Amino acid sequence: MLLRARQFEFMFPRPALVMGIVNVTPDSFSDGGQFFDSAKAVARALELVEHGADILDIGGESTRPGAAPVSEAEELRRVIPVIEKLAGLVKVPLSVDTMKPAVARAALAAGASIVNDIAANRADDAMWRVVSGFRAGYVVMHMQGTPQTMQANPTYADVVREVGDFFRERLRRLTACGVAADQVALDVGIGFGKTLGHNLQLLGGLRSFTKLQRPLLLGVSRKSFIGKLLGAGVAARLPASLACACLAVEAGAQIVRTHDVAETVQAIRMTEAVLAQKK
Ligand code: 9MG
Repeated sequence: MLLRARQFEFMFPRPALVMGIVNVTPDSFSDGGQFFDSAKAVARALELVEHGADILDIGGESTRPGAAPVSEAEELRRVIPVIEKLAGLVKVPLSVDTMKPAVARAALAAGASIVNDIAANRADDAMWRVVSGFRAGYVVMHMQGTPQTMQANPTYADVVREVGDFFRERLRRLTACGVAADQVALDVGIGFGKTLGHNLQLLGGLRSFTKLQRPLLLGVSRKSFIGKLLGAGVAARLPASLACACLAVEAGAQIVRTHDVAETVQAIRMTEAVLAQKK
């Protein structure tokens, strides 16, 4: 299975890729806006590469439940200088975490290779035309609702089946817009319009999505469902985040999105070493 993202190609099976999170937001839920300043964001990104990040995911709009939307101009002001700078400094692919086609276009023009689209549940195809034009990689993430509404009353008859149906339908629409299947990775969107029960069902059912023959990306890092289950505050959620990452790799996930790159790389390499011995 191949994932293409402009000049980058990843052939699976291979060791899982770790995607390091670079938040360029003043209200980031887990770094408290520490990396809002673009020089600090670049420094943080370089540190994540040193820690073993295979991809950097750069975002300028908080996606936590209830977060206020930011304007296109503000998002561009936050992320483009960081991407421009990193494009000249690192060899790993840069992903832009955005819901806005104009931000995706500017980020790709500035040197990004992947669009991480948490709003792949969109109705219009403007984002997909941009991805197609640049032959970029594209993360289709499932979300019920929007970051403002998604946690109000998430409802599914069968969350695993419905997310699978969503992926199949998106793959058809993306192909119709000129985005080839091998540009696409799939993400169940843990925490995006899901109760604790839905998140656990999706984690438990992750293996079922491997039949779609696309790389699976998982983001669980420090998320609130961990706090709901275990009562852990944001700063104390690393062990549970690592447990989910390892289980996801065992279930066939190929990309793990995380704030804690060094720890995640170590946990995943250990998991893979044991899996390699399975008869
Ligand atoms: C931006 N963002 C926050 N959480 C995420 C997740 O779980 N997956 C992806 N693809 N992006 C996310």
